Amino acid sequence: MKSKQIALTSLLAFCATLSVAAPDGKTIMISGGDSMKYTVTKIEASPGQKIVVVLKNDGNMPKEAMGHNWILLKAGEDAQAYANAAVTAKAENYQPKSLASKVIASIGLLGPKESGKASFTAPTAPGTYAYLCSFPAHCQVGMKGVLVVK
Ligand SMILES: [Cu+2]
Repeated sequence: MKSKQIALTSLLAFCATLSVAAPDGKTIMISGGDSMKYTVTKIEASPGQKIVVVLKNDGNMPKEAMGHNWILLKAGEDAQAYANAAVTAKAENYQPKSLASKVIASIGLLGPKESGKASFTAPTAPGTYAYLCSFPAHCQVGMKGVLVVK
């Protein structure tokens, strides 16, 4: 009984330390341009942390040829598989409603010098969650990254 109480006390102390180390929320600024890469390919978050992702398309090419979006997928979803399934969905800006059940949060397709924002809560389950740009071929050449929850 006593050891349980000690364990609980140290767990509470540990949590207090965690909450000091991990601020309530954070904002991640990501750019992507004509080279089809995100400037941030790894986001770290604590379970349930509030996250704001801001994506800026800092390229110069027209949206129809070089648009960028940002799509964060649920646990176990594969970035390339999403991209392959979305490639024909030009009318839906490569983010088809039929794939909505795979998505945690997203930023729509941006043209040059446009910015977009997504606010969401990180999953509570520790793990690695993929994100990608679903404009045709961009994920394939590396326009992707991961959210690591731990
Ligand atoms: Cu892109």
